[in-house]
Amino acid sequence: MRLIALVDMDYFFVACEELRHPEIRGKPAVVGSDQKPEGGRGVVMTASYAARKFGLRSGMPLSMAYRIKKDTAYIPQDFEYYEEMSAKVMAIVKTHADKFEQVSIDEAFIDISKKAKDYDDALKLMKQLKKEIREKLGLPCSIGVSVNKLMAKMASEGAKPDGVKVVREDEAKEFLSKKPVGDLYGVGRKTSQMLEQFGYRTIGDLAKANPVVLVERFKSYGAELHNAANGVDESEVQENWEVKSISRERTFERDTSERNEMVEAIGAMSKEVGEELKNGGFAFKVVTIKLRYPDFSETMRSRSLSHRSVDTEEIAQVAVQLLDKYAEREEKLRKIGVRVSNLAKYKGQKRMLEYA
Ligand code: DCP
Ligand code: CA
Ligand code: CA
Repeated sequence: MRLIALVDMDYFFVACEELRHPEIRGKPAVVGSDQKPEGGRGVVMTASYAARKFGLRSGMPLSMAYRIKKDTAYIPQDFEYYEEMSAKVMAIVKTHADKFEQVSIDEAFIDISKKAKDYDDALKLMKQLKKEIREKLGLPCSIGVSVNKLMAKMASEGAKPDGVKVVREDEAKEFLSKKPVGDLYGVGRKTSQMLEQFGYRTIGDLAKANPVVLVERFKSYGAELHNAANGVDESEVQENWEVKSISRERTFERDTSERNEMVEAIGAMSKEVGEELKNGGFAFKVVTIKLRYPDFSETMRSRSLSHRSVDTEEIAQVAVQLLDKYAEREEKLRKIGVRVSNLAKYKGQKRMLEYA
């Protein structure tokens, strides 16, 4: 039998900020993508649980959050700091895993089939892991344990905040059945609206549906949905987690046609991308810029280097060349982005060479 856990940090960005601003602990606080909550164009990246009580949520415009609850600590994002904390969390999580797969900045699946004898043992071990993260870093997390990745994720949602929840294989269908379809892992807002239009309101409705009908309605995704609704997921914890690209985007304070401002934004973003690239031990081959215009239309332009590069200076150089070649002169931009892709790990290779 497989035993899989999902570790997800609670209100991660704000929890990180609480560490260095103890005065906001337990109070309404949000981390925003922008300095100014009022009038600005930023969004809420995450909200503390105290702020969520007032309806403040990830993705909400900061200006709206500010209208709802002015008396909130509004903190501009510091992505580098969160990545630093994330790396510390993941280093601890890894030591408790047979197999480890990070899936986002604050979330990782671990396979603990060998480390844990059974569900009770898994519960004990995951409580220890949780305690270790709390004691060493001062951060809260929630952990779900079950028979596969899908169910571990669903269990972790049930564990929030600050808990560990085990869902045994024979409890899986029951655990899912009453939840709305939108709560099913991987089902976004659009899919959930479509599902509801077809009359599938709960995950249980979907589990009982005729799979043939689901495939007619949703193509190959229908089969996946049916499996997921029944708690079935064969996918393995993917140990060699591969980042396929690293990117950053900036929305300008005011739409701009100033080349200087664009170049400056490219420089800052390229630096961040370069850092992340180095931390991950990656070399890159393709540099892409994304230009978003005031009417929200977008263009992306890429250049492929002749070799994989670890020279992070090259990111900004190529990005600026692309800008000069493709940006329409005088045309204003709302937003600009830089991405590197076609990545390969070079750290592992280097280590192998060193051992040889
Ligand atoms: N995040 C973001 N934009 C979003 C959602 C999330 O920038 N629309 C960032 C901020 C979050 C982090 O990613 O802190 C992790 O996202 P989660 O969805 O796991 O949410 P939280 O960790 O904030 O809260 P929870 O306790 O519900 O997991
Ligand atoms: Ca989280
Ligand atoms: Ca998460």
